Amino acid sequence: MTSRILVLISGNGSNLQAIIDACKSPDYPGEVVGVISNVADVYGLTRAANENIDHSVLSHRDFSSREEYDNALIKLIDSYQADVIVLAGFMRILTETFVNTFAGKLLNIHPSLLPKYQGLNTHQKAIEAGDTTHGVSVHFVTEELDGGPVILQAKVPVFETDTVQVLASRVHEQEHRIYPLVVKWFCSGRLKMQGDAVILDGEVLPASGYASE
Ligand code: NHR
Ligand code: GAR
Repeated sequence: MTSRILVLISGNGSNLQAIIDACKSPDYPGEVVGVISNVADVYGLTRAANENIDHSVLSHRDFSSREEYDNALIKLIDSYQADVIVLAGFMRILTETFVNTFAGKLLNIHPSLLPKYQGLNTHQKAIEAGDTTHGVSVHFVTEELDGGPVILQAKVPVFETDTVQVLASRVHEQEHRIYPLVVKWFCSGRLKMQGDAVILDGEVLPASGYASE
């Protein structure tokens, strides 16, 4: 059985593309059945169109509260009958109602080695702190912003000459490797959230996810 993947984006969609490309492999256990953006005219929607994937815009600007927006988003997502909802550069904080509706089926990729640097501008924060290692985390989404249990991280070096752009592109390369892998684990039924723990192949993972050092 092929799992139905729904992807939420707000922008460029390079992680969306990495997942779409991974799904082209005949043994991949999922397919992207829809893409929803909260921002119109972003390149990620063009990527979906180019791949003949159903896509739509649901703008938060058309709603007067987060609750109303999230209720509309829940309805729209329900119409896809998705097995997993993948946040790929989705920039809206989700309400408790939304998170509870899809508990255990919501994945996010966050550009830092969580629990370091929750929130925005993570590359800037790593450079300013003088970190020599930075990276990216894939985690289950819970109500606590960027606080859900970590599934997998990838690390990159930070060099003294790095700008935010250079560091971000180094992190992106790793994002495009680890996100399709984690989605594959989920789609094949190997990965679960149980309470605040991550279970992979029946084993509880440590707090920094799989293959932590
Ligand atoms: N929602 C919940 N409940 N829990 C999480 O862990 C979430 C989430 C929604 C999005 C992604 C996250 C990230 O990886 C994410 C994780 C947006 C903001 C933010 O401040 C923070 C974290 C993340 C995404 N958003 C502003 C807001 O008011 C808008 C910013 C903008 O539009 O540029 O929603 O970093
Ligand atoms: C990625 O670097 C992702 O980690 C980050 O946004 C970028 C989206 O790139 N996510 C967040 O900052 C979530 N708040 P993409 O649109 O090319 O996949």
